[in-house]
Amino acid sequence: MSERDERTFVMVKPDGVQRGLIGEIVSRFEDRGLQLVAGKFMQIDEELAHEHYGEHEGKPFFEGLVEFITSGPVFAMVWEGTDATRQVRKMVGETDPAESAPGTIRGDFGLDLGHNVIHASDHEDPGANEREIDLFFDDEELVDYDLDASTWVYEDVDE
Ligand code: D4T
Repeated sequence: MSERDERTFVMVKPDGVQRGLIGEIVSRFEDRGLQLVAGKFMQIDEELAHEHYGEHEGKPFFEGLVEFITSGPVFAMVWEGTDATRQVRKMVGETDPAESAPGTIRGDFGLDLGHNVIHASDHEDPGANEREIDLFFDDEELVDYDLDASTWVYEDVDE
């Protein structure tokens, strides 16, 4: 990983999986020039759901959120690139798809706050990306490699 790079956690939620959007979503990040570091198709259990959404515990939508995120498989990923966390959040859109601009993932594929298709680490919460990567992936699941396309995505590549 080069000095300038950052890793961020992204997850296609059960609604995105059931609607067949995994490929479309992965393509968007590939097309942007980001590098896939890890990917895992998995079922989230209650314990992991509570850990992942711990900050929302006690809020009125918390139980529904846990029920939804455990209702079917998700596709968890780690993506790497310059300013990756902030750039991915811009591509994801607002929390509420109804407020998300067309061209963003939620703005193109969602209409309902409770089914917002995708999760991505919050760039305004320092350390959220590393915390979430640690929660979902073991170190050996993160693959280190050089992506040839990076020499064309970036003006200067310092591997
Ligand atoms: P996630 O974490 O799922 O990527 O979404 P955001 O980072 O964009 O937004 P969040 O943590 O504030 O919300 C987590 C999750 O809860 C759902 N939600 C949220 C809901 O069902 N009702 C609500 O009122 C809020 C605020 C949607 C996303």
